[in-house]
Amino acid sequence: MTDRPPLFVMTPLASETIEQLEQRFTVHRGGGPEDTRAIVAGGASVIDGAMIEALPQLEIIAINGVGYDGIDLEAARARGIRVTTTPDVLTDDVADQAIALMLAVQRRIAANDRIVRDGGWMVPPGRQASGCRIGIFGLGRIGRAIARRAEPFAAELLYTARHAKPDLPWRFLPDIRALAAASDVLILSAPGGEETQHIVGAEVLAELGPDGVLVNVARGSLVDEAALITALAEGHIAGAGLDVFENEPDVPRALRHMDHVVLAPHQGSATTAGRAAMAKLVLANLDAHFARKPLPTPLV
Ligand code: 8YV
Repeated sequence: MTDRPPLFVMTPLASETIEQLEQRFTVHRGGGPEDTRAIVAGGASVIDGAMIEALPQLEIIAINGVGYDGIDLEAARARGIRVTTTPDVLTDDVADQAIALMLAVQRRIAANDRIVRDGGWMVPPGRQASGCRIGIFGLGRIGRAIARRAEPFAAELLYTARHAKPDLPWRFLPDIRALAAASDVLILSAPGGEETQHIVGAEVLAELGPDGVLVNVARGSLVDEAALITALAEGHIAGAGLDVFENEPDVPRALRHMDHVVLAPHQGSATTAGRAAMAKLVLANLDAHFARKPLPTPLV
């Protein structure tokens, strides 16, 4: 028992994953003891400098996801704490979710489902999903996977990223305002953090315009949620498909009452197979670390 290193689990995991962790570690949930040597975090978990300081034995943070905007990487680096993520295995699932939300908003899938369940049949028509201009903000692994899926729907595919990617056939625009102005659908797939905090506010939404749809599978922090609610309520944009929110799991009441909005509880990577692959990678990183072997997917 005592030779099993203390591990703190900060994110919901499948019971099989917890069982596998329990074979290797003394697993704590709800709070890490002072002698915590490993943490399993979620992509949106917050591990700040104070927390790192309070855990002097911490050696590794294994993120069950690709986001690390809540982790103080500088503090981790300074202490020699390793940080790992689960890249690639969730790319397709998150990209699928972006396309699902885009189509669901345009074709009123969720709103119509509610009407039919209530015994209704007469509904307003949806918006054409094919032949629109689709703009993708953030062209990392997930952004590219979204682009490949969106291409058949798009009259034109555009993107904004830190740099133009001349090897790709899509049109680069240097900033998100220009991207929103040129797009009918704006899909967010960039990391969270200071650089992208509230990058979508009233001005970008005004550029997207009354026929424009916003899809967010990235982080809630990218969007000024109050500005989004105003834009949706006043018809400055046509609709939104949201998998992520500013203060999860709180979803503003106003959004919950809008038929032109489709909501999901941060489900981008949540498929049975995808989550199993993520868990496998989390375990592989932890096993490698405690066996003093090279980490499969290190970030730090
Ligand atoms: C997960 C995520 O839902 O990868 C990320 O950054 O936000 C999602 O894939 C999350 O990490 C689950 O804990």
